[in-house]
Amino acid sequence: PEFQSDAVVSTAKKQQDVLRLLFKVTEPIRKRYTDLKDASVSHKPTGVAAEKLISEIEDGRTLEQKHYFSLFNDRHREEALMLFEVLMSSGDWNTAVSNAAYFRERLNEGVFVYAIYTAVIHSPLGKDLVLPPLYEVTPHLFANTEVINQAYSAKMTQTPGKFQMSFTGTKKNPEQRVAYFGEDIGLNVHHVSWHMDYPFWWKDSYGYHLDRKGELFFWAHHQLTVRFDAERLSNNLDLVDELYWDRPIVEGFAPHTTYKYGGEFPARPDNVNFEDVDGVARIRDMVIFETRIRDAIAHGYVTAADGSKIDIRNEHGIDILGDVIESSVYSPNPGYYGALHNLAHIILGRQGDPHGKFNMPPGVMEHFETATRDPSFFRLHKYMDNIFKEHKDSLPPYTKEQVEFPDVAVTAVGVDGKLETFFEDFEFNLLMGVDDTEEVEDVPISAVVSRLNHDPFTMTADISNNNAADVFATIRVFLCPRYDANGILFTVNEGRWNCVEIDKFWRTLVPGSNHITRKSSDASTTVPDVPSFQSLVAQADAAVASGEDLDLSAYSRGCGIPDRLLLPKGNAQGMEFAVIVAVTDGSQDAAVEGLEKDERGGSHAQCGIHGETFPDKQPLGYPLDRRILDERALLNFPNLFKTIVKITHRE
Ligand code: CUO
Repeated sequence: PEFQSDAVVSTAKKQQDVLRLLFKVTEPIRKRYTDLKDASVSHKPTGVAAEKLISEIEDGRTLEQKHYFSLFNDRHREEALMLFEVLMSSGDWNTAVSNAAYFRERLNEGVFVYAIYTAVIHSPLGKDLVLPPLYEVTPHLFANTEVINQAYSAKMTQTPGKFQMSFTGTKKNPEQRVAYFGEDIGLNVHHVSWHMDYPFWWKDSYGYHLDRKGELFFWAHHQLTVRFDAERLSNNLDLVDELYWDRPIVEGFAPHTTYKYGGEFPARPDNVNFEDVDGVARIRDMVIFETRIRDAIAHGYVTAADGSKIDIRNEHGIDILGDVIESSVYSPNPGYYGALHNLAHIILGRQGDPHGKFNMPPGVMEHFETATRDPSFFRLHKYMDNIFKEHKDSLPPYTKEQVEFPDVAVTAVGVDGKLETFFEDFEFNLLMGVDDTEEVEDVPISAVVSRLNHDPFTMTADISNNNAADVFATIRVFLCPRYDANGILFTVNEGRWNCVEIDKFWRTLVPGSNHITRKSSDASTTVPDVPSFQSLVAQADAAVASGEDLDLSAYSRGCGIPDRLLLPKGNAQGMEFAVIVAVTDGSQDAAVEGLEKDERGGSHAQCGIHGETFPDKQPLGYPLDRRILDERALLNFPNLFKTIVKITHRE
């Protein structure tokens, strides 16, 4: 869309507005901010989208306030997208803010928060703004019930408190050993943010095309899966098995999490058999969709809705397959291939009350904020991942020409510093978990969680360029578990599918030798912690008051694995991993200019760059995404290098 110039509104003011709009969304905005009060009371939004939404409100058709919101509920989503469209079509910043204030008073809080987040991400008006950590805006979706209850008591008794949050379950449940990963609040923010960056409902008419969305769906979730497996191996657990429609869901789950409005998230005992979910899907249909997708892979083409055949046995096939499996609006034939993934999330979220007999709210699997807590999330995504693998394995292995980089050789790869992990405490604010008691003063209340982290380190590579001139290089770094849970060495062809993508970046190589260094904090798969809500408010308020610039762009991406989780945990003895570095010809495979100096938000490897072409033309996972029949095929290339490192966990 075309936007009027809004140069008059500073980034600091915009940041302040966004924070005010998102502060305590369950209380009336008119109570607090005079300008927003005026907007919410006397401003009447105009335009097609706004008028439609106003008439829905006036007719009493919109979701009530103080009710849970689910993106997978068609009607809930429809409302959130109406507000998203209002915000996207607000011609300038002040109109957008007034419209938001108006609708905040009249729509469901979950609808509102979702629309604000996605609009700030996707509207050109939101450029360089930082969205506050969702675990502070909607703490109920991140903190467990025990901690939230303690926070309520603290507020009622006006006693400040810090409450230690534990992982769900007990030691009797082996899955608890990896709960620190699935329940990591930063990982959950990455996951929900990825789905906000690449929504399944996205239409290009909103302004632009989401480049390689389907392939990124595969890759971002493949990486979640292999990272989970690396954590499992670090804790003496087998790789996660996939989900089978005709077998019990092996792991149960008790979420210990409560909706702010709508009761507890339902639990599911071990070994439940799948049941059809009334009004959503039958298991039979899921099996049919799966069979049609596997047939498409076997035949090498997908059949579009108009009957035409789309060839998928090529490097772009994965993108189409991702759209088909998710499925997104980009799917060429949702009527035939269904929405295998999205329906599976709903089905798994409803197994506690599949026929709606008990009026239970949806389970954690139905929300991207909470899904990875449930072990069935990783089973589901292993199942999807194996379908994607079936496709990748149908492609021929890369040829010499597709991998080599003439006259460039990696001669050494190393690490400055030790690869050491540890657990640390992290505190986050629970103020907005308890904000609906109007008369009671706020007191400081927070949760303390244990999180995995690692010491900073620097990776080094020595690369010789035997060309007469400079060459531009793409450098890809993977970390691959070496042994399965029984101590058996993975073959190259098994192991390459389990590789964790650590980094991808670009460098100019001068003729002769080049010593490359790259800090762990610069990795393009990860993002740093976003400052707390209160700290963002303090910075924005100070900048507005002083008229100074505010540059928080280092935190403008919510999508990205938390930098703390760059390395898997490893173990106390030191766990061996293979590091594979692939240096390829950036003049051929870089898709965006200027990447050496500016990586545009710093998490492009799994999150892309907002509104732009994906920066790497190679398939995601290249050169390890296709079959490698012989280890020599990998190691005979001078531009590829493998070394062994150990990751040690400090108790
Ligand atoms: Cu991210 Cu299943 O796609 O949760």
